[in-house]
Amino acid sequence: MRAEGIIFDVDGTLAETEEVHRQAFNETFARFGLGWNWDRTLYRRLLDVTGGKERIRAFVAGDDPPDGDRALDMVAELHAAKNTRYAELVAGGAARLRPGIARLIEEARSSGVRLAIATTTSLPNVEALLDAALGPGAARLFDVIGAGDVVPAKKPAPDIYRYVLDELRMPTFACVAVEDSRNGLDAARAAGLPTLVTPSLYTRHQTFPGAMAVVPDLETPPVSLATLAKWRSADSGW
Ligand code: XBP
Ligand code: MG
Repeated sequence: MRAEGIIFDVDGTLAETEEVHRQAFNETFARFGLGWNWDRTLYRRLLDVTGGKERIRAFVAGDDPPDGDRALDMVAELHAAKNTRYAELVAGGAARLRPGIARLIEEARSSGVRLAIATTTSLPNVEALLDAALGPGAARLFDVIGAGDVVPAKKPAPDIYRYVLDELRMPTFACVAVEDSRNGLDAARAAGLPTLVTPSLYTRHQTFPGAMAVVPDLETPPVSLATLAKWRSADSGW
């Protein structure tokens, strides 16, 4: 059966954005006089916690870095500054769409399949990426964008997917999710969605039990609406 709606994650799925977030975090830490540097190894571990504010709090709680209490007092300010810098970097071309994303979006649009986004990242980050990668105002291509703090519990909780399904007014069985991470997969599955996983730079080491399919990207092999329909009907979980 053809999917009538495709719900995309953003970070790692639409584009390899996490290195841009990491750069923006580190530049912001320096600007605020924190002697912190999140290298790739550390960031891979920190990504287990979704959400930028939540990630800063988890770092302070788990790693006890210098100036932790000062950082906690200004976490909202730090996060806003990080996102401003992230948007500047993305506007400058720091993140391109992953292979096959633009093609699948185009096929869905021309076939009347509805598009939505379910992400942990903040709405301005989503808009900055869509504007830069798909053209100004590209957020309009998506019927629903569920982002950031619109739900209190972030992935792996299913809340953001439930929110998007409610807003779409579509039944779960009519939709598929596209994700890059275990947290995202668990969130989508807990909401009842068949889920395609395209692992990204920071999630390649993870396992994806219960995924409808796992492929390196949407061009390997080329993923079309027909491919999604074939995987959905072969997916024993649904
Ligand atoms: C992505 C995230 C986000 C970004 C930063 O997870 O966890 O937190 O790293 O975004 P997913 P903010 O792809 O599963 O949605 O700093 O705006 O929170
Ligand atoms: Mg992701």
